[in-house]
Amino acid sequence: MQMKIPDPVLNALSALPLAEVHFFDSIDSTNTHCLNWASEGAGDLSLAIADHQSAGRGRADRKWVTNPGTALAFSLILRPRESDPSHLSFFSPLGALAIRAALERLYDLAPEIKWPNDVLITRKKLSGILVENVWEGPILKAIVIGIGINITRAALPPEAQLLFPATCVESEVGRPVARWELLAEVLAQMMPLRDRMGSHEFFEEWSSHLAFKGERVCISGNLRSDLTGRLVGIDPDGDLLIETEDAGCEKVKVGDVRLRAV
Ligand code: BT5
Repeated sequence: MQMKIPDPVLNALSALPLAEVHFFDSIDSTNTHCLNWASEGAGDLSLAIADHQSAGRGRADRKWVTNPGTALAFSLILRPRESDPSHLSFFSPLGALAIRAALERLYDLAPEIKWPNDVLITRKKLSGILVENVWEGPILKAIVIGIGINITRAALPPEAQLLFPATCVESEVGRPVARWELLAEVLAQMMPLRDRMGSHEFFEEWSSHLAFKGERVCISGNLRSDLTGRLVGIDPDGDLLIETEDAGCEKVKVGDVRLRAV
């Protein structure tokens, strides 16, 4: 249910140029809410936050668990700029780089970005990003960046439900953290990064924090068969480059792909 924005949230967000904020004690999914809200005319930088999601979504209909009082779950609506339709694959890294920078600045952590959409610390998933778009025919009307960040241990789903090991900010920092301060920092980091999206600098920052670089990985998903090889990096389109023993360097496009170390 939507409720009055709690004071600590309002205070944390007060310096940000947000259009409007919706706060829910519980909702199915902040991304679903923002897709509808964007279709109804929400402005650039409208934000939905939930304390609990009953049907949080990952990619390809996977579930994202958000237990009450344990995590950050929020979605930001961006209205497209001219170059955005050709940059759609950069919105996930935009979110990931903002989370990475915020965790480094506030807690001195060293997160890595697992292509295409996860933030890892010590090789465990701390945060996931789901980017969805609103189209009117061929015209891109809005981009929704949905972010989930585990704050306390109680945020973590049971291990049996995990495709990849998970962690939370408090386990990595070793003390309680103020989650609304982290929310505000992630959003603050995202604003200037958005202006640099697609630039050489943006690409370098993404590339230099890419997890598993130089290591052997296996990619599975929307390919005919699994692809195993050395992760070389990303190309200027954001595609992943994998060097295989027999076929040389292969490109993997963003889609429903899963990456794991071998
Ligand atoms: C993601 O998908 O990682 C994207 C998650 C995006 C969540 C945010 S929360 C706010 C907004 N509203 C939404 O409804 N969604 C966005 P994917 O790469 O497909 O990973 C999903 C997988 O992560 C699941 O199948 C689980 O294995 C695992 N998982 C689920 N909940 C998790 C959690 N809290 N922490 C770590 N792993 C989790």
